[in-house]
Amino acid sequence: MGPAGDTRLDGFRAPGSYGNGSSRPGERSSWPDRHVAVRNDSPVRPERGHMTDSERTTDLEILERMWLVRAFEEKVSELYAAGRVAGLIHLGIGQEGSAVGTCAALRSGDYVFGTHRSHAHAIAKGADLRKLMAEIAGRSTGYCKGKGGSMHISAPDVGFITATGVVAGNIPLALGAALSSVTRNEKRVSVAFFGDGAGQSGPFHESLNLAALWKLPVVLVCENNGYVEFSPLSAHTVVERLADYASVYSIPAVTVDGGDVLAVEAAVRRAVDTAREGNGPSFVEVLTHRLRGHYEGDPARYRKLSERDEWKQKDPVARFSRHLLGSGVTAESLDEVEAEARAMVARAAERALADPPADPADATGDVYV
Ligand SMILES: Cc1ncc(C[n+]2csc(CCOP(=O)(O)OP(=O)(O)O)c2C)c(N)n1
Ligand SMILES: [Mg+2]
Repeated sequence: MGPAGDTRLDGFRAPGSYGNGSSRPGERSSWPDRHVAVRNDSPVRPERGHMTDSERTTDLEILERMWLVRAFEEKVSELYAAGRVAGLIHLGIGQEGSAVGTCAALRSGDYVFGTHRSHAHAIAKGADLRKLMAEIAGRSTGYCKGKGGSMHISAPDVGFITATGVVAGNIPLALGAALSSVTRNEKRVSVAFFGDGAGQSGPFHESLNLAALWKLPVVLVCENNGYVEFSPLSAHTVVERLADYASVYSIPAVTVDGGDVLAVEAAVRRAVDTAREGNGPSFVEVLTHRLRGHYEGDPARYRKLSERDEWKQKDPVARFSRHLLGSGVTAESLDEVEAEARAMVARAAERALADPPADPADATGDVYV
């Protein structure tokens, strides 16, 4: 089914025939829920003309969201290079399949907790592009009034509770949200994204232990891009597959190809269903790759060029586009999706940058002691 030449761990499924036998449109029943919640200035526009065929529509929505993430991050990179955005910026270009695939399996009321590399997670969950860009650019109209910046995004209106610069620090927070869902009987699922670097930390293991013990409705999504800052995972641990840790705690785990957005979505959907039904946590390890350095400005000399070229072939946005072309979507439709996404991002950035900067007098505002 997939485009020729792709190597994948878990190929694209034929439309309407996911692994568990249920149909795609039925599986995506949560999307209308998301649409309602994120309608204003959101990446999802149900009023679009081509959104009548639910099969095709949802695929194009996924593609659109991937393009929004890609275009947004490319814009951030451009603004950073031009000196219009300050601070430490970590881009996830190349990792869109993980964020978009995961959030496509969630409901608007579900919770997401991100990392230092979380623009994609916030956009995939439905964050407002202008407020997000304003936050990254230190504007007072940003999600955190411009005081958080790229690493501390919070868009609670769409369930993106927080990102954090503390590696693995978000995992216990996701457990806390999951526990609150249980005590209030709300059936919300909590997702914690984290990288392979988090697997060597205490909070990671403590969280897996507690999530399993208390059967919390949490989905642990490990974005294994093979690097921890400037060194390969092999310099940090002998454990190659982070999913192996889950078995110690009797947590069901799967490893998926992050270049295949539908494979990620299917794996996370199973995990979300398990959590929502009260059957506890799951672990989804997504094999992925960042096409940029660790941070913007990182020359990334620690990586082999051949490695980068290999992963470029697996670029999740290009791969999904090829998949859609192969299943009958026209090249014009694909171009239109990309162009619209880029136009939305350009508009959002223009407005955000015209907004007033964060007010230094408000530096200690919103701080609770
Ligand atoms: C507790 C903690 N220790 C160290 C750091 C420094 N640090 C920032 S990013 C990073 C690497 C994280 O690697 P990984 O979890 O694989 O995520 P990736 O950057 O690959 O997305 C480290 C060690 C930190 N932010 N927090
Ligand atoms: Mg990593």
